[in-house]
Formats: sequence, structure tokens, C-alpha cells
Amino acid sequence: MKLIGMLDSPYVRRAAISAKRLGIALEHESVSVFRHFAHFQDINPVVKAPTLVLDDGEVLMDSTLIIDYLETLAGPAKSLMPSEPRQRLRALRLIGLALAASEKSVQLYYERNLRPADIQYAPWVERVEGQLSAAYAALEGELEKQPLRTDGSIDQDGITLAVAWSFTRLVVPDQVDAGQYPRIAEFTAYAEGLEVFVSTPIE
Ligand SMILES: N[C@@H](CCC(=O)N[C@@H](CS)C(=O)NCC(=O)O)C(=O)O
Repeated sequence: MKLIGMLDSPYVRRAAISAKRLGIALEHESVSVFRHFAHFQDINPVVKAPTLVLDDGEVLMDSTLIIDYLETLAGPAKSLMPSEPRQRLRALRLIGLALAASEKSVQLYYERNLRPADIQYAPWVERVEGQLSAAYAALEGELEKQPLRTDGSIDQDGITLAVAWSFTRLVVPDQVDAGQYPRIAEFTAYAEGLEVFVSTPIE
């Protein structure tokens, strides 16, 4: 199976790291949705990163759905998600917030880098900035209530959170002050030191 997309995408990176944690070997092809648009179209006409190309040629997209499929292949014993309902609810909440933070960072990045400055719409930008701050404030509050484990392992909630924070710090660093979100920053520093993260660097 081949994972298509650049590791500077938080979605591609979470899928790649999850595959490693699940013990599933994936080939990786770094194809950019912008610089290699035509080549990406040949693989997946919808041009969404990540795309997973199965050995029989079937094409799957969306990181959460790709991870769902990889989880199914790996089996429940290797799952990165808790099965106990309360713990699962919390993991899902963290993942939802971290995915929203990723999405809002992507939107701000596209707004700043793709849309010409003279047609940028300030109220939209302010709205997205507020949503991004709200997502990280909620995540910081969740970590204050209950820290994520830092015992050398990492599950889906931690992967998605750390990948989101590293991405936001890379593409819109002015939006997030590490001092304002110390628990997120500290957890991400832990995650980025793990072998699965080190071997899956942001490109
Ligand atoms: N919900 C999707 C979001 C994927 C996504 O938006 N990826 C971006 C790259 S970071 C992309 O494909 N952008 C190209 C486009 O949407 O045209 C996921 O989790 O995979």
C-alpha cells in the first residue's frame, strides 16, 4: 500500500505515524497537492492528501478514514484508540479539537499564501483565527484536567494533537504562543522526541 502526500500536511503525517504505530508498512510518495497537481490527479482525481492507494489499486482518502482502515487491518489488540467508553469519548474529543486546529491552520495558511492580499476578507480571517484559538484553548484545558501519558508510547489522540501543534507552529507561528499553551507545547516536545515522530519529520 502506498501513502500519497507531503509530510508537511498534518493529515498525511498523522496517517503515516499511525501506520507505524500500528505496525503496518506503507510505501510513501511525497506528492504535493500544489506543485505536483497533475501527477496527484493521475493518482486521485479529487487531489486530497493523504490518499492511500491499496495493492489492488483501490483509492481511499481522508486521514481519519485511512486510519480507520489501517486499524481494521492491524486488529483490536494494536488499536490506538481506547475501547472503554469514557476514555474513548475523551480521545475522540481531543482528536476532534486537534483536527479542527489543523483545519483552521490550513485555512489561514491558504488565505495568506494563495489568496491575493487585495482580495483577502478580514472578517473571515478573524473568524478562523478565533476558531483556531478556541480549539487550542479547549485542548489546553483538557490536558490540564487530565494529562496525556508520556511513558514512551503514544495513541491516536496524542498523535493528532502533537502533529496539529507542530503544523500550526510551522505555518502560522504568530497565531500560537507556546507560553499560552504550556501543556500542549510540553506534550508535543515529548511526542516529537519519539522514534515514530523523528522518523516521520515534517518535510
Ligand atoms: N479531512 C481531511 C483533510 C485533508 C486535507 O484537506 N488535506 C489538504 C492538504 S493539508 C489537501 O488535500 N489540500 C488540497 C485541497 O483540498 O485542494 C483529512 O483528514 O485527510
